[in-house]
Amino acid sequence: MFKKVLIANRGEIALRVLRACKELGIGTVTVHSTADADAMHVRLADQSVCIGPPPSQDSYLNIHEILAACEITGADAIHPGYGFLSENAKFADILEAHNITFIGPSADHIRIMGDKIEAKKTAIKLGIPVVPGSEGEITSEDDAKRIGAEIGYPVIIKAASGGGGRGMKVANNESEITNAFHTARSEAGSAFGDSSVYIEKYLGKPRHIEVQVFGDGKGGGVHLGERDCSLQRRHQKIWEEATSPVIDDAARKKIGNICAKAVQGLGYSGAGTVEFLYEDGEFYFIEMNTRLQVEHPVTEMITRIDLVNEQLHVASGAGLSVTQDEITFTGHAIECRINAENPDTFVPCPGTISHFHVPGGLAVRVDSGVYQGYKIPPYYDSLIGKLIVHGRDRAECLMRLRRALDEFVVDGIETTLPLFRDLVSNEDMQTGEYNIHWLEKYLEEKNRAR
Ligand code: MV4
Repeated sequence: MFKKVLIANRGEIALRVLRACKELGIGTVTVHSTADADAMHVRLADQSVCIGPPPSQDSYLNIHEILAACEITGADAIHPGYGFLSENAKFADILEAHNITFIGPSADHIRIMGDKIEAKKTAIKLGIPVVPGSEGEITSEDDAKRIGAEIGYPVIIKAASGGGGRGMKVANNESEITNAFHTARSEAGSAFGDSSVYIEKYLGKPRHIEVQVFGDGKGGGVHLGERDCSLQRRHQKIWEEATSPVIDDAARKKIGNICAKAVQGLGYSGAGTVEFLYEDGEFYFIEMNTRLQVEHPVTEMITRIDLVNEQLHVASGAGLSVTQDEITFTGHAIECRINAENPDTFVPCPGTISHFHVPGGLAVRVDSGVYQGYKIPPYYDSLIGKLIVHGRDRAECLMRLRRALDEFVVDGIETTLPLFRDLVSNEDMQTGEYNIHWLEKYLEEKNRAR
């Protein structure tokens, strides 16, 4: 196992990784910007190194400074958390050249999945069901029209370097292709420096369901079930749950085994997430994320497996600590992302937290990097904590979540807590009948009523 791990991140995820390291007796180093000198990830680590000024480009994304911090502290591995350098293939390459272990998959796997066209081709080869569409890049309007006629309208044109909702254009019929194709290409070119696009059938009312996978890097691999992340606003997840309200044991086993086989076929190492759109009982692959995700705790709650501990095991060469047979799913878990934002407009609201009281009790978990008196800096994303609740079934989980939300106090700034207090009592949320467009419609109606 590693002697010392450097955590190249901040906030709740830096604490999450710190905790897993401490339990394994691994020394911890964090890095921080000048804006984060008072942050919890600095206080709780064995050592912390200031790596630059507030802008992420100059600190949390500054590879040279992070390498220097590794060098002076003698860390033998780096955990990137999520965001920042977590899916940067070049960073993984550089670490390898410096004999520092990147706690994540190989640079090649990161690179493949970062290119959505390559990712989809790879998924097809591995037997994962995909959205019907072009086999690769489309380079002309005629390509798009030919495939549109084949698969039927509406269609969606996506940037190969996109993902997370950027660089996508829908065409409802052939006459809309010209505009969609050229807009998608030029937006992709200016946003990503890569104008390659591909086309697929547009699904109108899907759910976003993702499968957690883990590879040992030696041809072994498992799945840890699915998460339903359909509740989103502008491609930001708000509420995630495991298991999905619409997936039964048989469907879980089927899609899970397809994903586990794929991970084995790839020789994939570490944590990954295979993302699907799910509509009318069918799964359609869209992307694979090659990192630990924000919403990983809901999977931990229903499997009782520490995913960061597994990442450390795999990266150190010790392999996975569990076999597929040992992974079972118990009860239901929901995560609410508490953001420092106005709950109606989602405008970020940095500032000082004057009062902070977190809920507790049976099956209630709060992952947060803030504390009472902490001043949230304006430079980074607005996630200040995650409330994760488990129950024996979804109904019990919702009861407990309502109670936990009532206990949660964050004063001095605006947060998304009031939104969750509304959502937990909403009928569609209680029945689980929502898709990727539900939240935007709900917010529109709520704002119209005000
Ligand atoms: C789609 C789609 C409908 N049909 N692809 C948005 C983010 C990117 N990861 C993929 N996205 C979508 N791809 C086809 N063929 C609808 C979306 C989409 C979406 C997907 C997941 C979660 C929220 C979303 C919100 C709007 C659109």
